[in-house]
Amino acid sequence: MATAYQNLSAYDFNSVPDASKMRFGIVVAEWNKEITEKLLEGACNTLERHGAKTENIIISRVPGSFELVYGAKKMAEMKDLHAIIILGCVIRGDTPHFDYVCSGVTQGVTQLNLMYNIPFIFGLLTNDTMQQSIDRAGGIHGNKGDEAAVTAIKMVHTFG
Ligand code: DLZ
Repeated sequence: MATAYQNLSAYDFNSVPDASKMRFGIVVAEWNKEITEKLLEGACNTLERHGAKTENIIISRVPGSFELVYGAKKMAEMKDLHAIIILGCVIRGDTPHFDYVCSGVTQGVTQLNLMYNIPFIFGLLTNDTMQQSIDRAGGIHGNKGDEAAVTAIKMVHTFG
């Protein structure tokens, strides 16, 4: 939804259910930390804006986006959570590495959604340039972390 027509942080506040009884996990990649910490800030602020308690938001950091799937899996096994959000930022370089990391995370998160009985939310930026990531981490196109948090709340409310 990171198009010219859609701001990632724009949503109808009243359409988002109360999250005061929900417990969330967030796994965040340290690679491109200046971006991912902004995604994390956006996600936490949005969850709390809808009532989630700080102590019910469990945060775990992993080195890079490729490790997000394993981190989310361990979190699902170790913690009693209603939803897990993965946050990362992959930026295209000169080699095919970008494609392998993006594909690995996408397929991994899809598998987690099929394996476990809680939703795993895809908060991964996959951009060609750093500027595109800045624009989607609290910049002109909003914050992917906000979008992921709203999605998590709605999924828990609907299927929880
Ligand atoms: C190695 C690598 C590269 C080149 N680029 C990124 C990136 O843009 N974003 C990201 O989150 N991680 C990157 N990584 C690290 C990999 O995700 C992973 O941590 C390493 O390959 C070790 O498994």
